Amino acid sequence: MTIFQNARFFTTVNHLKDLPPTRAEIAFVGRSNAGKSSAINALCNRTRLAFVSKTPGRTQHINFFDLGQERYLVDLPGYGYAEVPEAVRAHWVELLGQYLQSRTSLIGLLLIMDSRRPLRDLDWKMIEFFRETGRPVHILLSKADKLSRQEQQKVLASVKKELHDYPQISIQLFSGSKKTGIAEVEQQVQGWFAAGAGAAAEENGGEAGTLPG
Ligand SMILES: Nc1nc2c(ncn2[C@@H]2O[C@H](COP(=O)(O)OP(=O)(O)OP(=O)(O)O)[C@@H](O)[C@H]2O)c(=O)[nH]1
Ligand SMILES: [Mg+2]
Repeated sequence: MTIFQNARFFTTVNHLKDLPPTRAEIAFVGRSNAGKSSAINALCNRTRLAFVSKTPGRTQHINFFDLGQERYLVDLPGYGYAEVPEAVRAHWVELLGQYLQSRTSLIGLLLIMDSRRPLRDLDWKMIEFFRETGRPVHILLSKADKLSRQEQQKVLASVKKELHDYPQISIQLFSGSKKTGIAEVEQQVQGWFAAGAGAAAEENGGEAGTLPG
């Protein structure tokens, strides 16, 4: 029995004032279409818990999934999707930025990047932005099924090398479609929940940066 086994949809939030009471939660972020919602479904062993779409921009609000034991998974809107009206994009960026910076119950971030195009400008912005919170980030190099085994190892090594100076970041390969890398994510997330990682992170004293959008 895994910690994701009994996940249920809990609530959708479009304004910070509607966020549920703080418990312990981990959030999925990344470029639009990177595979965040697919990763949630794969981890929870469900097909339509989180909405997946070929069209970028499918997840537009903050969606909470209840794992039981006062723990939540949070599916966040993707960044980097050019086709949204400016006013909508600005709203997402605001919502996302405030959530990431102020949510005390957020104990760790799962950053999803398409393994064929990792570490793009907005991913770096996210990494730098979130770094100020002092909380850990675990990167999933998603859609690994699209790469050969050799390419997978190459991209993993190169991303590790690029993030060498970020000790709070760990990295793995993942495929929601082939369900590979699930045990590794579980182990990571379980560790965060068990340790209450980041909960002890000191109040964010840094200057707020600008978020990707
Ligand atoms: N081959 C392959 N395709 C995947 C995988 N994960 C996601 N996809 C596809 O990528 C597309 C986007 O997946 P989503 O999970 O909706 O992506 P998202 O990051 O939630 O996107 P937004 O909600 O727009 O931010 C869909 O067509 C998925 O079927 C994977 O592991 N392998
Ligand atoms: Mg989504």
